[in-house]
Amino acid sequence: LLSGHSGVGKSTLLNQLIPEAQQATKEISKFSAKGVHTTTFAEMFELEEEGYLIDTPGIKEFGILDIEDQELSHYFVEMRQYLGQCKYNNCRHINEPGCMVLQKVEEGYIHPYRYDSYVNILFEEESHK
Ligand SMILES: Nc1nc2c(ncn2[C@@H]2O[C@H](COP(=O)(O)OP(=O)(O)OP(=O)(O)O)[C@@H](O)[C@H]2O)c(=O)[nH]1
Ligand SMILES: [Mg+2]
Ligand SMILES: [Zn+2]
Repeated sequence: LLSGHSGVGKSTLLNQLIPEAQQATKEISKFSAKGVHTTTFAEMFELEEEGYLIDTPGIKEFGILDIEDQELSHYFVEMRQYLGQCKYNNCRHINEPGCMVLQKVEEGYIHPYRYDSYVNILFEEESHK
């Protein structure tokens, strides 16, 4: 089963192995430098010798996981210990007053790269809704 981000070349690889498959492939977007979601459904093809290959639609970052906004921070182990300590119990740790996560980023207990990843994933998730 071929799985991975859109545009990495899953269908191209499959076409090399099974030319009859003739799966559509498309160049990645010049604008976003990401794939454009060419394959839209999973499809299985038979290999000449033995076995099968399944081409699947590319995942868009965390697109295959269904993570609620409130859940996301729990996947960042270094944030966990501060999660109950924000002023608001539904804090998203973006710009809320009294946010303990933001405070710990400022104090250097949470790495800014990790915090950036958190923010990116949060907004990436939201753009799907
Ligand atoms: N340079 C280079 N380009 C590749 C390679 N494999 C695929 N490509 C190109 O990358 C682009 C995307 O390939 P696809 O096969 O459509 O990608 P995909 O993973 O099937 O994408 P989705 O169907 O959107 O999930 C096409 O323009 C391909 O020609 C490779 O090994 N090297
Ligand atoms: Mg494809
Ligand atoms: Zn917070």
